Amino acid sequence: MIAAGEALLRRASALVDEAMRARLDERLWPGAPSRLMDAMRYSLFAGGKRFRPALVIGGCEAVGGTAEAALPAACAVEMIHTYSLIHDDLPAMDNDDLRRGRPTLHRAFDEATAILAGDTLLTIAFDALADCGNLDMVRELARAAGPTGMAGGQVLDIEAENSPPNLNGLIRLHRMKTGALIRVSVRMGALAGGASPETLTALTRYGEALGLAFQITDDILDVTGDPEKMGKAAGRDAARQKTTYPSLLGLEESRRRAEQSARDAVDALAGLNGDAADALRSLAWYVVRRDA
Ligand code: GRG
Repeated sequence: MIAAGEALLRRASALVDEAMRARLDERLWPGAPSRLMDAMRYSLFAGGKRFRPALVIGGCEAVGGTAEAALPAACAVEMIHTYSLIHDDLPAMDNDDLRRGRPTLHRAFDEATAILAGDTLLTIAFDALADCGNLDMVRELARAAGPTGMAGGQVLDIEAENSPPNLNGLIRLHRMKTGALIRVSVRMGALAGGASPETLTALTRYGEALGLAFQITDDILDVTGDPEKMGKAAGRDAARQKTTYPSLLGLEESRRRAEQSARDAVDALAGLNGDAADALRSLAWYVVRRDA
């Protein structure tokens, strides 16, 4: 059931890796300090799953567009995702030593370089997105990464350490912190592929349900996952006494909700036919069945 989703992830990885390597070629950035470029490459090419680029490319193909048309947006969203992980790992935030199976960027380089590499990835993400020539996509990505999206959600997450949220608060926090970037990935793909308003709405519902499935599964993996496979420590949420889906609902109910969200994502695509839509449906099951 998840084979087509995994195939999409592999194809998106190959495409986006090649495109991001080209975008970080130092000949394009004359005078840029090599240490900064090396730091960005260290985190970008550390073995991420390329889940968000797969959604951009899959979303575009599902509405009849090409992977090529989606590629600048796929690079942009992966750069923003990587910046968020670099900053999230910093001593001022989660203070983590391990990410994607390797020392975090501030451990491998230093804290100032990690902050600046994150800032620069955020900046050049919009340089990449400019190649789509679509201002709606620029605005959507800025909003998904900004105060009403990922950055705002991160603030709510930090505040939650002192005043633990109830379930509705947790859902709101995650909708912003991780859901917004997943949702906008699918939407940007659809926009790059010239989706009709109805199809855009269907894909948006898919992205929203998928974001929830992804986050619940992430919380479950923090309890049950194998650190070797995940490339990061497990049990970090419990050690920090963070409110999570398992801490509020228990593991069984969390698993049930993750599966239900994957089903909601699949159902949202009922009007879409073809291999590309099948790959998106398969990706929804991959999200809840993954072990890393
Ligand atoms: C610093 C502005 C700012 C935001 C940080 C998204 C985020 C906000 C922090 C990440 C912390 C975290 C582990 C969130 C859980 C969900 C998540 C984003 C997991 C990592 O994404 P994957 O599994 O990672 O797609 P890979 O390594 O495969 O790319």
